[in-house]
Amino acid sequence: MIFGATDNGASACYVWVTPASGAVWLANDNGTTWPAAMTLGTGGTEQNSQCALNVAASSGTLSGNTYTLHLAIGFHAGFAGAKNVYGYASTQAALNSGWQSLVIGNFTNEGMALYHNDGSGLFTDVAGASGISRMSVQSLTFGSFFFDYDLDGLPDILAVNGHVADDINVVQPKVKYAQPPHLFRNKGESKFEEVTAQLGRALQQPIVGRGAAYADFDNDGDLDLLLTANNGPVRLLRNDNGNQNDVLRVKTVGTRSNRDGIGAKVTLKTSQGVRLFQMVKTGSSYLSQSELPLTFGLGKPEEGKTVSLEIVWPSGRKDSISNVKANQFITVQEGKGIIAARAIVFGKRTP
Ligand SMILES: [Ca+2]
Ligand SMILES: [Ca+2]
Ligand SMILES: [Ca+2]
Repeated sequence: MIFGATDNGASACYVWVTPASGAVWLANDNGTTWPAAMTLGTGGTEQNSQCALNVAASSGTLSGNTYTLHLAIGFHAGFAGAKNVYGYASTQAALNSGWQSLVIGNFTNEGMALYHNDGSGLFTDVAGASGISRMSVQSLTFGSFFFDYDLDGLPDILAVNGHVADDINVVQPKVKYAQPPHLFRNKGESKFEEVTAQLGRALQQPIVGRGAAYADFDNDGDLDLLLTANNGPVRLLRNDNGNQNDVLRVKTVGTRSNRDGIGAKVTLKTSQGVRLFQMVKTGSSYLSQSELPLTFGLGKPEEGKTVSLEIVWPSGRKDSISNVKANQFITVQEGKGIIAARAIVFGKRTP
């Protein structure tokens, strides 16, 4: 699958990913192909209604002691933009613009990247203005994704960090092999603040972090975390206070579309006219897979709150569902609407 192209000066250079293995290949104009890199993270993004698929990938090539990583952003099967970066992980989600943005983890002494999707075919670099770049400059990030940990309706960012050299401290005394994760809370208007220190000792512990995934494993409505580390135990972090806000969780079941509804675009509308957009997706973060159900944070608790949903399935079919009560886990089947619903019971705030 060709998903992007970059210009290496002399001739066009096409980049694609083999979907099953995630291998990255390159080809030049005369059809010569060669394996280029390992994929360190990919994420699909929906750019506009004409585009079937947009993908961003971080990939790397090793030459001597130099490890060069590349980012390609492709739109449909044509060229839109490409940029060399030094990056280790990528993922995608919405910054509530209705278009999906990109966050990418980078090496130490390089801040994370954050690209805002303008919806016009262009991405704007907002890493500096958002505060993300400055707050992550000492970290070497692998796993990273957007998720709304406090269910206020604004997607937050998790970054899991750890250096690749276990003796890095000898040559760079300020840089450690094991590094604490970052949790960046979205303050709105694409500004973020680091809240890791306020969220308990478990999250602050330095690890040689690699993979990261989210799921509501205890079914109380808020998203919990699974982190993996190099030569260390897996860590399952329960989110104890996230479910103080209203929430709607949505599982999709395709019929004409694929069974899991992967690629389904779900727009939620509140009675106040707030629109939240998410897409059912696979393949975010480094070597990780989060759960498929979508979690929509709905903000302050309110008696009798209802929302409406519009689902555009990969088959092209559109389903609209109105008067959906908050604080439920619903299963939505293509062409049929809600086929199962379970109330979510709020947890008590942990002191
Ligand atoms: Ca949030
Ligand atoms: Ca939970
Ligand atoms: Ca919880």
